[in-house]
Amino acid sequence: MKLTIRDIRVRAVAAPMKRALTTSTGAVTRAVLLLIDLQADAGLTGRSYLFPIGRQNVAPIAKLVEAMAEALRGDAIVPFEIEKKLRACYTLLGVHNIVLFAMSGIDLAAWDALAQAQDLPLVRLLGGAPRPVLAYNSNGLGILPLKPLLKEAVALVEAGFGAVKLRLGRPSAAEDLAALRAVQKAIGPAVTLMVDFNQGLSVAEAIRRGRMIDAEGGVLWIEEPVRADDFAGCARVAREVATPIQLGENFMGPEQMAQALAAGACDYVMPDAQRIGGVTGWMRAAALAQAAGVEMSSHLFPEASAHLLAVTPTCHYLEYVDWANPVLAAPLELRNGRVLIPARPGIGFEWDEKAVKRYAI
Ligand code: SMN
Ligand code: MG
Repeated sequence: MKLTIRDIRVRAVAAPMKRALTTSTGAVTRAVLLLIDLQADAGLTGRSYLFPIGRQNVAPIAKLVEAMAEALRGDAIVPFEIEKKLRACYTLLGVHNIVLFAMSGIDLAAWDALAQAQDLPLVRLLGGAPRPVLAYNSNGLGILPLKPLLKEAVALVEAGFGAVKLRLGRPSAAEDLAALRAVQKAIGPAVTLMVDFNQGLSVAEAIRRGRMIDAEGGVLWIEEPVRADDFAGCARVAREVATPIQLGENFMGPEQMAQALAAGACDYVMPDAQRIGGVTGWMRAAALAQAAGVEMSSHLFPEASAHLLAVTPTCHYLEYVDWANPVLAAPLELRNGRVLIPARPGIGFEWDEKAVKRYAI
């Protein structure tokens, strides 16, 4: 069946979050999402959402999606060709940051439409099969005082997860150490712990705090210790610190992930569907990770990432957040700390239109 793009519509919502997320470099207190509906033939709609991180970024990203929609109206839904066309349109401006976000959102919605047209879950269209995907609970555990932090840690594990992620990067190393020790004690040795500095440290301070974490032991990875695009600096950290270094949520396309791997900047990778180039970019990134022998996790977008990780040869952990749940008709189901890929066609989500109205911005 030849499917074409009739139109691409965007709407923004700001939904409440059960747990706000404070990182060392910024806070997320509302789930601001840009919902994308790619209207194809025969009443079929491909869906995706983007995460603009703050209301102030909604309008420019929405405008980019709309400008791209203008260029794509009437085109066939062939993600490879859509990407080629959009790259050609934006080469001189730069296929980076929000240009790439808009392209990724369109790519995800296009793949969703294709899978629906075949009546297959996305994972099947990609050559895999639905299976439970190992996840960590990433809702919360921000830069909080110890008391509420420990309460959150216990609640996140009680939700059935075997892994959680603690944000670090407090003003002093001693405060980070106190938070790390307290959380490790609260969750116990059977629960896996990751830590995330959200780019907050200098290279020298990252080496110091990294060695401190090595000495404590029991941390699966140290995420984004320094500025995300400082691959040389991060490589110095990775050489000096034994705990594996995790990078990826800020890889702008698989090309940048290739540069990070070539620089030895990290031991693990965790691309973000909105920054890596949607499904198309993810599949290229998965091949890079396999070639490098590096474990690959996901950042945000758990609904699409579950399908993608199930066809990632070096699949590691899915980052589970429930932030889109308020506007989804059927949120992801979980079992024993794993995300279940829905048997529905496509990515498997529909909007709860009443909720979309309620949270519209
Ligand atoms: C994070 C950063 C920005 C927005 C949401 C979450 C965090 C993570 O770095 O890895 O979860
Ligand atoms: Mg992170």
